[in-house]
Amino acid sequence: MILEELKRNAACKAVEEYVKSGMVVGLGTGTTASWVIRHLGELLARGELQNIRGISTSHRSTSLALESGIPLVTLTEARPDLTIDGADEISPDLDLVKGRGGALLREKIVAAASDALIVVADETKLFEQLGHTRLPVEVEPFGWETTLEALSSLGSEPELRTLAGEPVRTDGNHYTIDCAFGLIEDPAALEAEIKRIPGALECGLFVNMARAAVIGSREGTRILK
Ligand code: ABF
Repeated sequence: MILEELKRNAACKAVEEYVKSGMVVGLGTGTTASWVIRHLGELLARGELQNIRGISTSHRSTSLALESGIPLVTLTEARPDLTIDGADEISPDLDLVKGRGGALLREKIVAAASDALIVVADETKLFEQLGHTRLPVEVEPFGWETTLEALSSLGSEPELRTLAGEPVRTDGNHYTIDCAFGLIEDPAALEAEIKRIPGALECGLFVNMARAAVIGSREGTRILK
């Protein structure tokens, strides 16, 4: 089974298990979250779900939601009953590393405003301990060099995210610094330390936020709580 099928299975299962007619749904970003958006659109078109409104976490997800026929609202108008989003790493406690997709600040704002966050992923995202991939930190472009130095002094090897030699901008016009910390012993403590750095707007550690993870695996799709 190819990875994309596992992601799709997880996304479809999460929608069918958790989304009910009338809900406001936070729409994540990334390839797995894209399957969530497509499947929501399909169920709406078939009349199996009604009166769903989405709150998007990125321009990419906004375009896909509109193409899929999902009406969108903003956080000014409503709060999500739940958010379904992908992740880069998931620990046994359901702590997460997110942000490789470049939308972590908006993802965290929408997830924090939701009654529940449901994670969708294929089985390659499960780890005994977080820290296998670089931890993304969304930063203010002004003075980013000093923010990078501060991240380095926390014990990481930080790297500004670039494309063709230029800093990559998030939808909010910020930069991202990807930090190699190695394995993370205490995600909550590290998150707090990073957030004390002026210029660090948000980090990709989502601690104690996910209510469940729907995991697509070769043996079938399962729900971790
Ligand atoms: C978003 O997309 C991010 O927080 C995470 O970095 C990424 C996961 O993407 P994919 O589902 O494409 O692996 O959810």
